[in-house]
Amino acid sequence: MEIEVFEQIAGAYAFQASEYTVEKYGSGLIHFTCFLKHKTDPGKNYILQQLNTQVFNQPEIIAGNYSIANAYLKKKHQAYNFLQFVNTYDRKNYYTDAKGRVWRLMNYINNSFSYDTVHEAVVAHSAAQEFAQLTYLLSGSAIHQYQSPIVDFHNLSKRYTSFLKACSEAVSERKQQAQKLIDFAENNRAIVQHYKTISENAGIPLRIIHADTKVNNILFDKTTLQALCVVDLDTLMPGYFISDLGDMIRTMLCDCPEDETDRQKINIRPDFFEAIVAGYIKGMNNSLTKEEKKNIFYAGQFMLYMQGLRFLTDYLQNDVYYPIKHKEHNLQRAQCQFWILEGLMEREGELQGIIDKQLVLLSQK
Ligand code: GN1
Ligand code: MG
Repeated sequence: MEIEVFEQIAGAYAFQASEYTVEKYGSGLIHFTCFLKHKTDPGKNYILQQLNTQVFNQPEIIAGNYSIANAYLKKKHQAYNFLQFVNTYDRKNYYTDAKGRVWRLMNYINNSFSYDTVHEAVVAHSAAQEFAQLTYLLSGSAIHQYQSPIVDFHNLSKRYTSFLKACSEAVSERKQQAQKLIDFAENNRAIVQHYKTISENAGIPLRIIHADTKVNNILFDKTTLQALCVVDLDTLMPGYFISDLGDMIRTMLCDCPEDETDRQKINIRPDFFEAIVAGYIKGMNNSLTKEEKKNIFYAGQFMLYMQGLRFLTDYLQNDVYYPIKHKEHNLQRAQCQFWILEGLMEREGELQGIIDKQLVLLSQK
């Protein structure tokens, strides 16, 4: 980051730029995030993030949702550790610099870390419980006051329409490269049809969801290994439980990265599936409806399919959304999501058995 920009930001937040070193932080795809390390006092460390305003073009919606949730939690659940933004000197929760770029500052939680891949089922349980708890605690908050910062973000019907459009407009070389995955997406469009029934099902309520429940969006304590808090609340919005539960299944069912290229390394882990489902049910404190319970397995299918479709669509559109490391990157990411999806569906009987077992345990409580 240019020093003049950093000095402007420091001025807005009333700290001394010269007291900090700046390092790039984390593995998020959309925003630019850095760690501001104070040269002498770890209590003054910060996380600074530049909001991607191509993707989030109304930062005031994020700020508004955040304030509603924060006010509600402060009133009803004082003990809940809700991530705080630092206010600018003139009391705004983000700063717009001279070039119109938007920045947010958060206190760095010392002794914390996040996982990109999970190697112990107990961690998956704890992450799932933590994300579910956010939705559960916000269930009394006035949902109609929240707005979607990205319209139709998890609307699979719309995503499928965009995918078909991208197919018809793609350059022939890319379309050829992607043909196998395009066929896979089309052959599995029952997943899109089922989404339609979910969105029309009165038994599946809109809830306040996090909508980006990758495991690296939870901070853990380095010493106790306990989950500390949920981060990356930009997509907090009304949505269905399948988004949050599904993204956890997507990112924790296997121990491979999101862009794994070796199919042999895609191992479905039923014990992790069980931990995610059990943690989610526990965090929701017995509030899932009968219809939601019937769609627990579908949640994983939904998110794996949608994420694969999003990467594939971006490949067909010449990589306009996700940053890539090489030309085939989005294709590889899409392939990886579809491999995991296939693995999940091959084991549906066994995994549904795990869900049923957890639901029986819940009914005995
Ligand atoms: C993006 O920025 P990041 O990495 O937290 C994306 C998510 C995807 C994810 C895939 C606003 O999240 O929806 O699931 O990449 N966020 C947005 O890794 O598109
Ligand atoms: Mg994110």
